[in-house]
Amino acid sequence: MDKLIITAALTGAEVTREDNPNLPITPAEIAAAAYDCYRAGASMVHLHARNDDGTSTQSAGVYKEAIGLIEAECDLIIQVSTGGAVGMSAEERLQPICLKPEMATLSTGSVNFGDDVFMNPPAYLEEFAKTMQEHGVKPEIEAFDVGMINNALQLVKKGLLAEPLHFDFVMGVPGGIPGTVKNLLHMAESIPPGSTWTVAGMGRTELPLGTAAVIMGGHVRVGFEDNIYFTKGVLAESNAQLVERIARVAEIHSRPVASPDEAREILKLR
Ligand code: KMH
Ligand code: ZN
Repeated sequence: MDKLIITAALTGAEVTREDNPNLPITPAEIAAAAYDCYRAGASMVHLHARNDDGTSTQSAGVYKEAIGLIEAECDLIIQVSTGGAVGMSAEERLQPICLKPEMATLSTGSVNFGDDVFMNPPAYLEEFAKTMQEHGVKPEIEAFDVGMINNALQLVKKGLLAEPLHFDFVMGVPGGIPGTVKNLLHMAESIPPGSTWTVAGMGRTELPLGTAAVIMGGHVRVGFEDNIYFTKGVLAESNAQLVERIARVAEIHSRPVASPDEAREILKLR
């Protein structure tokens, strides 16, 4: 088994300070949270950007500020979101790719997202994959349901995605695949040999799915984007608290945690 890659999804686009007052919002807060997660065992951060009033933005300038502050402190793998927030246009969502981060997310299908729809029609998939290819950015394929794995394989056939692929199984979104271990097993068995995968379990599924991934040889994403609670009814104090817990789970199962450079080797980033 490879060492465990822990990704910290620090902020997301939908969570608010009303949901959890510890949510990092400004570039300085995001960078401080990233560093704490790095110290707790994360090797990658999944970034979203916010305006000062807390609303979601895909502004390259705001991403650039956060990334600069993170890179000044540590060598975490930077993965920007191209999902942004529900309702954003493709052009808006793709803005941070011009910064040429090491990785970016690529959602390979549309999905109901609570009361909304997260739109990813076929033309978006091709445009996003092509833009990432042109900028030398490795996609993390966000699969909110099992059919989205096949959509990614179609992009491979079209020459728009290069193997080895890296997937993030986003599970437990209301509208997407439910976050059960049975479904995780099915997702993991549905990707091509040689691919890597991580799991992002929403809400209370974060810990059980993360624990299953530790045991199965996958990787784990945790953080406020996916889950604001530490235990039932108790808000998490920080993203780092969630990272620290899954690092402890890994230690209990004798699965060492990857450094950022070890994660780069596992993901074939260089
Ligand atoms: N905010 C969600 C609608 C991504 O980062 O690529 C989409 C999302 C996925 O967060
Ligand atoms: Zn995201």
